[in-house]
Amino acid sequence: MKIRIILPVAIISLLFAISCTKKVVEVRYAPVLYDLVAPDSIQRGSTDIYFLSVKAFDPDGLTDIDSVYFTSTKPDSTSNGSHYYMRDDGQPPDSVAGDGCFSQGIQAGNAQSQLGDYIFKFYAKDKDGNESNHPQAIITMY
Ligand SMILES: [Ca+2]
Repeated sequence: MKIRIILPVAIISLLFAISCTKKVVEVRYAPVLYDLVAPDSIQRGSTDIYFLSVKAFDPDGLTDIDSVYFTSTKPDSTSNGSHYYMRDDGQPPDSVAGDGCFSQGIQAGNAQSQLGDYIFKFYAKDKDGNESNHPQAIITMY
């Protein structure tokens, strides 16, 4: 008789233990980049500053976005691998802080820079390291 009671109690406690040890997995979603704005071409040796901007969205809120940056690849397909960070702090060239529109300025290289198409590829990462889509712009140096 005693065992009949103990067994269901044991099963219930076991189930309870299992449900209590279940890990709570917090799902966070990757950011999305859109509305990329970049010049079509830049003049080699020019001292003008050209502006790049991209909008970022994150389902977990803009505060979950850790960084937005781009890399560039030269016409000969080489890249220095540098990450050029974009800003959303209202400091030039960014016009409004915290609006999700990230900006950065670039300058044409010196007179020895390669002519041709440069590929600028954009990235965003959230605080969990989730990576966005990678829109890209082709900017021709002439
Ligand atoms: Ca902004």
